[in-house]
Amino acid sequence: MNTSARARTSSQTEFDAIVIGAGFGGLYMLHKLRDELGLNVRVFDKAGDVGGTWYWNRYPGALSDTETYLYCYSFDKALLQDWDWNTRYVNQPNILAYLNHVADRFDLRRDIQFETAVTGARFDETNGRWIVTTDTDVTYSAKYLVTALGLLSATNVPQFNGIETFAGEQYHTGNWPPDVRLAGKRVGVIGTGSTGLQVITAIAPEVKHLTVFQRTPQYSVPVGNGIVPDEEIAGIKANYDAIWKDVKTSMTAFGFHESTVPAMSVSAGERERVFERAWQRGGGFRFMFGTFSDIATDEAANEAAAEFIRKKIAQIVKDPATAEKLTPRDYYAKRPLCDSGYYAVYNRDNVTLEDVKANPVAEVLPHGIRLEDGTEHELDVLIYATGFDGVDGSYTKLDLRGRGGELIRDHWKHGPTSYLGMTVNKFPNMFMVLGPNGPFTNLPPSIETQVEWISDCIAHTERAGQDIVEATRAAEDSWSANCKEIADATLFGKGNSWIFGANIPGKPHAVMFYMAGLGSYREVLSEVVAEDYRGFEITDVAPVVEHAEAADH
Ligand code: FAD
Ligand code: NA7
Repeated sequence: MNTSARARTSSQTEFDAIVIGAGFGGLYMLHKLRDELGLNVRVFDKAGDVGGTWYWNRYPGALSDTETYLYCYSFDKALLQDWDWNTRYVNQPNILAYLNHVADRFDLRRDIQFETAVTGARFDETNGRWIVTTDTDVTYSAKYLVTALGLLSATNVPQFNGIETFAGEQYHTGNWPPDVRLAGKRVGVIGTGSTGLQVITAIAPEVKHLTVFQRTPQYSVPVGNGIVPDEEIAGIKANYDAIWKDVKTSMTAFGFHESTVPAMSVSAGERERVFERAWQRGGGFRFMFGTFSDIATDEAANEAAAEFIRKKIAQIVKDPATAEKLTPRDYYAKRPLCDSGYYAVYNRDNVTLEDVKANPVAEVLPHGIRLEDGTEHELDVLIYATGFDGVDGSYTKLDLRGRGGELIRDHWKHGPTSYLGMTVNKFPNMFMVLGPNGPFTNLPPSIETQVEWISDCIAHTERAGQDIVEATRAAEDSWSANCKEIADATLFGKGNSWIFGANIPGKPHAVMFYMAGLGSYREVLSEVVAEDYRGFEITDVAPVVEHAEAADH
C-alpha cells in the first residue's frame, strides 16, 4: 500500500457525500458536489490515481472508439477550447493525460483517497446515513453515497484448469501493469472482443509469435483513425455548443445523425454503396446506426450488414480456412466493434488462430496451453482479453446493504434493476453513475447527464430540508420493465455478450441498458423533475419499519 497516497487526505471520517470511483463519473461528481453545492465530499478509488478505465486498461493498442472531440466533458467551455488533440480517436495515454489535467484544473485530488478499496456500505435507518467500510481500518459515513464504480471495471478471468501453474507472465488487459515487454516473446491472447481486437492488432508486429484463442468470431469494421486537419478541429471548437446540443438529443451520442432509412427500402446496389461509404469512413456505431435505421432491429437488415462484413473478411484474409474461422454467422448484435486492421493480422506468418469453441482450452500448463485435441501452444506470455463482469459486477462484489440490511446482490438476484439507471428502492440516498438500465451510448455525455441530474436531486433534497430521497418500488419496477420492452424490440438480446450479462458463467441473462437513446433519456429525466421528482419519496428519517416484502423479482 502506498501510504503517501492515503495520507494526502485528512483524518476526517464524516462527510456530506462519499463518491466511489475517480473515473469520468467520480471526478465530475466531486466537482459538482463540492464546488457547486458546497458539500463536504470524499472520493475513494482503489486505483493509485485518477482515470478509472483509462488508469487500468493500459494494454498496447487501447483506444476509445468514440471520436476524440466527443470523448470528453462538455460542461466547461474553456476546457473544451484549451485541450489540444489531433487524432480522430484518442488513445489510452491521451485520455489519461486529459483526466489528469481535469483533476489538476479543478483541484480534485485533495479530496480523493487513492489506493483505498471500498469493501461495503450499509444504510443506517436510524439516522439516514451510509456507513462505508474500506480495506483500511477506518470506517466512514455520509448522508449521500454516489457509486461511480464503472460499468466495465470488474475484470473477468476464466477459471481454466491449471491457470495457477503457468510459469510465464499473465495479464488481464483491464489490469495492465506498466513496463510490460512483449517484443520477441511467444504470446497467447484469449478473447476477441473489442479489447482483444485492439491488443492483437497492436502487438502482432512486435512479438515473436502470437497465438489467438478465439471462442466467437466478431463483426468489425475499420475505426478510421488518423490525423484530423487543423481546420476541422477549429470548426469543431467554434461549433461546440451546437455539437453538444445535437449529441445530447441524439440516440447514440456518437456525433452522427442516426439513419432514418430502413435497409430494405433501398436497392441492393444502394445498400452496398452506403455500407462501403461507412466502411471507408470508419466507426462501429456509425456503421450500425448511421447507415440504416433498422440494423439492430430487423433481421433482414441485420443480415445485410452482417453479409457485407463477411465479404470483407473473405477479401482481406488470404488463407480461406483462417477466413472461415474468423467469419461470424450469428446476428450482428453486440456493441459494434471497429479496429485498426484486425483481420489482416491473420495474413502474418507469426500469427496463429485457434478456434476454442470447436477445440476448447483443456488446461493451462507451466509452459503454455493445451487444447482438448491435445495440441500444445508454448507461450512466454498469456493475455486475458476476456472482458468484464459488466454493469452490476462491481456492485454485486461489494457488501452493499440497503434498508433492512438487504444486500444489493439479493435485490438483483434475477438481474439488476433500477429507477432511471441511477437509483434503487430500499437504497435511499444512493445514486449510481452508469448503474444498470442507464443509456447505451457514447458514455461521457450520459455520465454528465447523470452526474448533473444527481447533483440537482441532492440540491433539491437539501433545499427541502429533507433527510431521505428514495426511489419507490413501483418506479423501479416500471422503469426496469420499460427497459426490457425496449431491449426486446432489438436483436441485441440474441447476441451473447456482456451487455446482457451473457459472458459470465451463471450470471442471469438480463437487460442492462436503456436502449431508447440519450435524447429520450434526457427527456424522461426532465419530466421526472418537472413532476416534482416523480417516482421518488423525499422525506425525513422515517421510524424503522420491518420490510417484510423482501425483493423477489
Ligand atoms: P470507470 O472509468 O470504470 O471508473 C470507475 C472507478 O471506480 C475505477 O477507477 C475503479 O478503480 C473504481 N472502483 C470500482 N470499484 C471500487 C471499489 N470497490 N472501491 C474503490 N474504487 C472502486 N466508452 C465509450 O463511451 N467510448 C469508448 O470508446 C469506450 N472505450 C472503452 C474501452 C475499454 C477498453 C473499456 C474497458 C471501456 C471503454 N468505454 C468506452 C467505457 C468506459 O468505461 C467509459 O467510457 C468511462 O470511462 C466510464 O467512466 P466511469 O467513471 O463511469 O467508470
Ligand atoms: P468482451 O467484449 O466481453 O470480450 C471478451 C472476449 O473474451 C470475447 O471474445 C469472449 O468470447 C472471450 N472469452 C471470455 N471468456 C472466455 C473463455 N472462458 N474462453 C475463451 N474466450 C473467452 O470484453 P472486451 O474487454 O473485449 O470489451 C468490453 C467492452 O470494453 C467493449 O464493449 C468496449 O465497450 C470496451 P465470447 O464472445 O464470450 O465467446
